[in-house]
Amino acid sequence: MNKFKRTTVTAALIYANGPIHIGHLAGCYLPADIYVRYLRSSGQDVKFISGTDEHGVPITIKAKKEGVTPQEVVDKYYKIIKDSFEEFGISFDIYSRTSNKVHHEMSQDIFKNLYDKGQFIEETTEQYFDAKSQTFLADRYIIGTCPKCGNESAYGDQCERCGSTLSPTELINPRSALSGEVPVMKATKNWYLPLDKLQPMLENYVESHPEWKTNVLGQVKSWLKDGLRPRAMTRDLDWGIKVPLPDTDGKVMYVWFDAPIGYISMTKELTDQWELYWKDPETRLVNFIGKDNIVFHCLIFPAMCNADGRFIMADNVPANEFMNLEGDKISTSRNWAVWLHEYLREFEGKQDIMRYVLTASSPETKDSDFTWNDFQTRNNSELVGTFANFVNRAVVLTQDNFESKVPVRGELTEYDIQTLATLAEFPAKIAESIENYRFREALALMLDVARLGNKYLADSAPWTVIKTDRERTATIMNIGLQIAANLSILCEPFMPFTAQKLREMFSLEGLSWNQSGSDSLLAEGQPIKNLGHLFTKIDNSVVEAQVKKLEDAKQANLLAGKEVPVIKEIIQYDDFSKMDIRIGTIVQAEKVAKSKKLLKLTVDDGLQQRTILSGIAEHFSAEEVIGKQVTFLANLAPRPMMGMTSEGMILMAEDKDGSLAFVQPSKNVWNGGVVA
Ligand code: B3M
Ligand code: ZN
Repeated sequence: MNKFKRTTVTAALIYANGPIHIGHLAGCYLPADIYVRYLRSSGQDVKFISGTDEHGVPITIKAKKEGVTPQEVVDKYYKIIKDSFEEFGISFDIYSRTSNKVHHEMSQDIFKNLYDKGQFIEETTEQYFDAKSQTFLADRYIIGTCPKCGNESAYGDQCERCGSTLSPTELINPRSALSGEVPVMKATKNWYLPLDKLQPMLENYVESHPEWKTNVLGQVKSWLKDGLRPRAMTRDLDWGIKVPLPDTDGKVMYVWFDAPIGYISMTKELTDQWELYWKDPETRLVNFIGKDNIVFHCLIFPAMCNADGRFIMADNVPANEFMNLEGDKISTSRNWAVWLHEYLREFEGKQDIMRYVLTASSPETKDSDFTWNDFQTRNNSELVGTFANFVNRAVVLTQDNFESKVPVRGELTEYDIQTLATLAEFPAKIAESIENYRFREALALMLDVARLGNKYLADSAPWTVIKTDRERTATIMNIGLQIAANLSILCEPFMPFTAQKLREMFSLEGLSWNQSGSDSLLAEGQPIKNLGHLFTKIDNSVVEAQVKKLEDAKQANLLAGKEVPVIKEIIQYDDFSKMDIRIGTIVQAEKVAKSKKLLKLTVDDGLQQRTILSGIAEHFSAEEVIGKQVTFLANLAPRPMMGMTSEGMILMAEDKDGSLAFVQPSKNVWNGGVVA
């Protein structure tokens, strides 16, 4: 860290096409925030940059879906996203947007510079064109049959049924999502960044960073091994930043060209000194991202910066893997997510619990899982049982015995000295973990400080000693309080709201990381405020409600996604006329012993009473079906079942949610009435 004078920290520019969930937070914003808060606290020069990515097909697709303009989409979600981050205490120095003028100008400036330096290759290729809408079609806008699984609504880039990655020309019967028309091939010119030529430079770059996380290096090296190919940096779309060249028919930049430039343009918006943060080799650039953005940050953006020649390349790209939710992949379209704006409403003032839990189970090296059960356990045992409990004991004992003033420290015992020495080691250990992007480990160490305090109080038992030795008790409480005061510094990167409360309790403002570990943060006689428990228990009912909410969403989704089954093979009238379908009345019903599914029904068919065994016991009780008129197949060959014989079959209709309904005539008809 020392070879650098300052640090530029960026967190991915998320698409402004929807609200954000805990997966986003755990993926890159929380680790970035912890890192930045730690750097600031230790007095380092750092700028924390992020904002929304407002271009590209993800935005136009959302606009089409909501029936609004792309501008309306990004205006709406920019605000929602920005507010959620702010309320969660993500401490950006600027949270801006790629639709800003500064950003358009800077992207065009970089594009033009690359063009003038001859860094692009121009190539004309045939692309799908929608003649009716008069536009070239982005891959996502071409729909057709998947060559792998036969799904008739696969996209030009991917089949969502079988998960295959596709290219538009592979689709069978392609059609335009805009007009439904069959697209035609039409020639178009685009500007490509020759990544193949830049490969040797990129290989050197990657090799000079053996310290990168293994999940990051793994992906990057596999791309390099496959060999990089030129990549088009322009698109035939009408939403995006215009390509600053004459005669381009309104082409725009590829969204992955302009988006990372957003980091630079937003820094420029933030400060006149922006060039220091992007051009000085003594600046350390760290890009926090999720694993789906690795190649863009580790290969394409560095290639752009290098080809342009003016900007530094990242020193590290600490990408996280994904966080799942209750064992299932988080999904916006399936509403399988914990949305931040909802959490903030339902768990008011409890941001630090979520920050803590997400960090403790952060997907640092592999995918991880968030469960509400874990959320409750960690809160109740770690935050309440360990952290809050320790601070509360220290404060309450001081309040009760020393008039809420830091007691005078007398002579120290061996054990006191040893405890304070252990305390003094923590800041450097936590710092080392954070500097190496091991945030889970750093958090666990921070909690160990509270454990140290708890153990110290338990071992020293001031509540007993006070009865005989007030002076010794004063010393114990002084040390306990010093440990608690240290937490106000050490927990700040992880739990900034709690840190603020601790600072208020101990009237400590403006302490820096470098002061932590000290045994005398608090002066003797200094007043202490009891602001109540820092954390409180979360009841079962609270987490059960959250799990139910997810299950409801899953159910609703299942229904929404349920499709009417396809019609069976065609039959002839003769096939149909062989079936003798009739109306009868259920006159008796009972459950079949040892069968979950079967009801034994006695049906009056006008001629006789016949027995029909029907698999409806999970849907209806015997009592409720007695007296119902039913439609049944009268000439089905008798079938032996459970030691009885079933003489026919009751017709039932299945509803979308799997529930069953009797098929009945619209008025009561005589038993034996024929259905034809
Ligand atoms: N907007 C992808 C995403 O939202 C993309 C990131 C850009 S970072 C420069 O996940
Ligand atoms: Zn498929």
